[in-house]
Amino acid sequence: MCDSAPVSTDRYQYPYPSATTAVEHPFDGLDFERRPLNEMRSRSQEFFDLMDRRRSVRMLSDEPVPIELIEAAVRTASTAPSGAHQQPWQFVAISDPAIKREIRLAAEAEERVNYEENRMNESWQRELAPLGTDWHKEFLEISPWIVVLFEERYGIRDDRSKRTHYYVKESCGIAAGMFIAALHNMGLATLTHTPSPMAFLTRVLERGANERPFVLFPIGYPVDGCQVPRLQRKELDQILTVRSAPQSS
Ligand code: IYR
Repeated sequence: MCDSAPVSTDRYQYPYPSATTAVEHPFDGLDFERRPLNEMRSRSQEFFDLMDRRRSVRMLSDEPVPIELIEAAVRTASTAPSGAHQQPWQFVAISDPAIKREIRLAAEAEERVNYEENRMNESWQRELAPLGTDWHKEFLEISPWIVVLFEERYGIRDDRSKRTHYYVKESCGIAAGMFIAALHNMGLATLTHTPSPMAFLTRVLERGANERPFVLFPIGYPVDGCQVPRLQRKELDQILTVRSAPQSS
């Protein structure tokens, strides 16, 4: 609710929506909760502390995960903002062992070329060394779920004509981030995995020509004794530039 917020539209010469838009398209009052500053501080800290503990996990156990949790994460991902609100994404959730095996074998075949036949050049492989990755992708078979996020390069209308989609990669990138956050928040682990090239996923998962694999997520619980590389996140001053008005003395 906006009731208690000290807001004003006075400064807007062109309030949104415009009168013409408002007669042609439905709008609703924003559902927004104004919070006291102290509460905003504590929530921001709590959310950071939660997200700062997220790690990419490459040793997932075979412990089952109920589909309802995967559904909840996909629902959350699909709240992401998207170009023209087209939601240009499709999620495919796989627990069928035969399909997981097919994906593992196809991914490993590609990754073997990347690592063993130097499709990834030396400097790329040097950058990856601290992560300790190689072409083996056992987690694709062992984890209870694989979710593949496909980008919808274009939509298909009821009359079969193509509908152009805008900012597809940006939209899917944001949805992927929110999916990862949702999984982490509910206590599941995942890995942002992009077996490269990924075209085999279109074939294996029998997807249409308007879809392209964007990213793949093995999902589950970490194995007992799971290890992750010791990584350091950049400090705020390395990633944030603030441009406030100069202070007068
Ligand atoms: N796709 C490969 C290689 C790889 C590339 C990057 I950039 C990473 O951050 C991690 C791995 C693989 O999955 O092993």
